[in-house]
Amino acid sequence: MDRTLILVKPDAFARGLTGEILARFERKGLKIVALKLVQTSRETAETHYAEHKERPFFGELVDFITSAPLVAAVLEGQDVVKGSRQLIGATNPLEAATGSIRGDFAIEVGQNLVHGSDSPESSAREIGIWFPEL
Ligand code: DAT
Ligand code: MG
Repeated sequence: MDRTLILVKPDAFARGLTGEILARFERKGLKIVALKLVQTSRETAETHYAEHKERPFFGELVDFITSAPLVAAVLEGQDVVKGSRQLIGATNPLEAATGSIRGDFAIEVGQNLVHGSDSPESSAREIGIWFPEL
């Protein structure tokens, strides 16, 4: 079965949206196989977002993701990477479809509530960062 790495980012956790967000994945038929509350280190954040390290927003992204606790989860299901990205919606919440998590609850790209791996290769790499025991 396929797996993906989901982060309920600090903005979503602080807003009390964790249950709402996890419920959407569960209702889709995806199974939570690992779940934890994390205060993220800069090292973990920089490794997780390594593909963006040359982008102008990288510093702000790392500051944001390490600013407060987040909830990390591994979801399992058929085509879970694609299915969960669809539920999350486009990176810019203003372009995310209504009915998606970002479309329904977010406005700013820098506070877009949820991370989901973008490919099976990314999901394997990211699960290794957040859940090395799996
Ligand atoms: P996604 O989270 O949809 O996979 P991404 O991998 O392109 O998007 O970017 C990672 C995160 O970086 C994204 O969730 C929010 C932030 N980000 C992306 N583009 C940005 C921009 N133009 N300005 C500020 N933050 C941005
Ligand atoms: Mg991404």
